[in-house]
Amino acid sequence: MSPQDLLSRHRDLWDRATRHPFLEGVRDGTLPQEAFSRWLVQDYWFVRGLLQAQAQILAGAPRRDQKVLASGLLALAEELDWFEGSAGSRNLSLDEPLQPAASEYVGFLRGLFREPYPAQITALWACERAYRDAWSAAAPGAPQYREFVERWTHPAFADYVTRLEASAGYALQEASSCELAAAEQAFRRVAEFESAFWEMAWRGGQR
Ligand code: HMH
Repeated sequence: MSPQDLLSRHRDLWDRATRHPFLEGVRDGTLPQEAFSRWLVQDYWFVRGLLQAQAQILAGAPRRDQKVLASGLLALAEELDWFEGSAGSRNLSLDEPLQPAASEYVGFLRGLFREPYPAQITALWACERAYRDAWSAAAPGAPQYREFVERWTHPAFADYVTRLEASAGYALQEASSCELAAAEQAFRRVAEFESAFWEMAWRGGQR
């Protein structure tokens, strides 16, 4: 089982994770400002959680994956600077409570260190690949949202996703059947969390 196999086996789930009216609204400019602001604040806290989870995963990662994971940590810390700047220029307070869709996703990521490594690296890859696919579908994006589309459609980000995919591919090749099952489950959960995140940003946090 390769990362590509996961994408083709779970095509419908992946479409729901990466296609959403939120993204169509980013593309054509009809997205309500309020939904975008909600996404921005929640995604800031999501990235803070992802950075912590990835740091824990790096601590136990095989030697061959140290550089890709460490470079990702630096990029995430820089992304947080950028989120802080974007929120500031939009007069948005980042001091908002986490919505369940975001806190449950972060809780899942922070629990990954207890999973076998193939599941950890598959989840990290799926998480970034989801953003690459989702924002690519919104390209080039309405002018007010273009900077965001560019971030996740940039070749440097695509390259990072490709490197994570190669790492996940190695780990899956070496995995036992039990580890493969854990990796597939982690992939599915990431896809489900991604679609719930768009839904939360689009409709509001209440469930
Ligand atoms: C919800 N998924 C979500 N936010 C992100 N910033 C990424 C993935 C990519 O880092």
